[in-house]
Amino acid sequence: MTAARRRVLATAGHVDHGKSVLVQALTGTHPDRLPEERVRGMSIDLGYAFWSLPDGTPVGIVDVPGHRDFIANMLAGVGWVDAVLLVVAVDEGIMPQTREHLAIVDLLGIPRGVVALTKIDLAPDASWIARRAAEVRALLRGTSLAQAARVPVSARTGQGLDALRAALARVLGSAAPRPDLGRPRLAIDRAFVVPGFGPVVTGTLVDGTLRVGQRVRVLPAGLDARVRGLQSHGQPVDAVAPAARVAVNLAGVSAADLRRGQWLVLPDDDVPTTRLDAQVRVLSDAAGPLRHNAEVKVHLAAAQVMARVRVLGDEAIRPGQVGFVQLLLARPVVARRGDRLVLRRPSPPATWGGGVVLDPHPPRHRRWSAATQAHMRALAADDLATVLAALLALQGYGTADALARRAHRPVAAARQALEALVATARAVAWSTARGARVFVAQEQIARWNRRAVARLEAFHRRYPARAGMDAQALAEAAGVPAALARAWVTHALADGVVVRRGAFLALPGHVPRLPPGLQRALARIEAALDAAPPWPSVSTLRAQVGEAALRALLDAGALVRLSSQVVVPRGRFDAWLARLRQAFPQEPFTVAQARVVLGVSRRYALTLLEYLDGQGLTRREGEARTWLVD
Ligand SMILES: Nc1nc2c(ncn2[C@@H]2O[C@H](COP(=O)(O)OP(=O)(O)OP(=O)(O)O)[C@@H](O)[C@H]2O)c(=O)[nH]1
Ligand SMILES: [Mg+2]
Repeated sequence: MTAARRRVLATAGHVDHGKSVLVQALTGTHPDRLPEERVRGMSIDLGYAFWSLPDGTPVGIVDVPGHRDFIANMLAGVGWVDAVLLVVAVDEGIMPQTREHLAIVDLLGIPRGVVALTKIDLAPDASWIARRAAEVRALLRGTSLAQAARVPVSARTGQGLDALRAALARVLGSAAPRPDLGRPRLAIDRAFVVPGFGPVVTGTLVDGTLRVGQRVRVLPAGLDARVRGLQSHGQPVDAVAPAARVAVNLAGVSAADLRRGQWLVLPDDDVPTTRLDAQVRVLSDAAGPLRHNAEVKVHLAAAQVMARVRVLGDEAIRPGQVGFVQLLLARPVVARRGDRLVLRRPSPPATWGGGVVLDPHPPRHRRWSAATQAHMRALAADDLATVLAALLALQGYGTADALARRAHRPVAAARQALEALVATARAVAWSTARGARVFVAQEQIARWNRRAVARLEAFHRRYPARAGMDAQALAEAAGVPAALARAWVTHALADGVVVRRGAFLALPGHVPRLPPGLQRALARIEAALDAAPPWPSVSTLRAQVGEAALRALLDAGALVRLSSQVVVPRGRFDAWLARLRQAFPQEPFTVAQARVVLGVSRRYALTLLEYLDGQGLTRREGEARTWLVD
């Protein structure tokens, strides 16, 4: 069964302005669930109802409380909704939580909505309603609801309800489908037990399709579970596509461990974080500037957590201004790039501002460095390639998959943007030994090269007689990950950072200095090997010049050891290699062909080629060998 498209709508507005009654008028369900809400006649927590557009599209409605004491509950419900129904009662008009809810809707980037000018049965005359409509229009200016229709209604008389339904249907119908990134996550806003079924969590599903039977994880608690059943719109379903209100029946976890603010995600998809980079805007009517080191309450989806604000590149962000911050959270949360957050002052409580997560796993930045500013600006850019370049610079290297995950964008789009970076030389792409394509930042390559050069300088100083370092050992010492070692060596050679000295890598200027004793030993060995074959074995040579000299000549790269019993002087080895490359520049060649070209016995030719295979210079396929990159 394909998952049907669904929509989510949230209410907003000042206490007692008629949100819940309007939801009831639209859907037949009064969203207040708690006995205390009935007694007090006000919403305290989130309420839920289902509605359908005329074309049958199911709409989940989240009804929020308007009282200022319950703003945290309101915030837990309005994340990721497709549209908002802002309710303003015409008898009272614009009130403090009208403004605050509107500011939150705007900070959360909820892109569309409808304004219900309600309780019109209480208005003395039509001009009163028109005046309220004008006030609201002025209030909405410059917000994400600036274009919202304002519909006069009365839940009491039913007047205007059809117009309200039509306006909501228009707005919800025009909402673009939510991206399915294959990474479903549900911001849990309620957890309870259904007798006979067990734990159930509800929330708004985003970023991917959730299916019955799927293995899932509850974060940040780190609990593994399985989706036993799914409901949306009050009906059991096999799968739900984003965005949708969903109830998930879980197996494998205890209800006591489940609560609002947790996330339901796929196993190994998210890592909780206590540090976030964000771009935030301080509300122009905020009580004061958001200062460096301020303690704030961060609302992220249904979660809330205390945090300390590090203002990057400034002492404070003043009311009406936008700035970059790093938030140090008191407890881990789950966040993905692009997630919206709201910052509130803990006491006296007030909404300070909010913004968007730019990087959920940043390093600690230096507050005043120009590099930090440039990095944050790049992270905040609209252009995906610029964002990926900034993330790649932090990470050093990564696959398209990993970088797409960090940027929280589709892999295909990320790959395309990364290839564009490669095409414009802002990144390079290497292949791992297993053939995976890895994107590498130029800065990272420079860092590896610098470390390799420093390491080789020290090595040459310490062992002047030796040719250089083993390639693997050098790559490791430079900090190159094993999977990229070979690619790095290839590029370091191509860029002239290092040169090959036989089996070793050396700095370009390095000439091994053989002490006189070793020079004499080498001359003897060369003479022995210059004579007609059969050439003396390693054992014979060892007997002639001694173990220590033989060892030192091998280390110096003056001799190349092809096998346990065969060594050749460097000069001859290099000449053989050059001759083979010249004779077979592209095409595969056999042992028989190689021995003809080199004029050596079959045994020698075979020993040489097996050595080349071992060094990764050639690869054997059947009887033939082909050159690998060098
Ligand atoms: N006269 C009149 N009264 C209304 C209308 N709509 C709601 N009311 C009354 O206004 C009061 C508050 O309505 P609710 O729907 O609970 O208000 P709310 O916005 O949900 O309030 P909170 O959830 O506490 O923020 C109730 O007594 C309703 O009966 C209307 O259109 N006309
Ligand atoms: Mg209510």
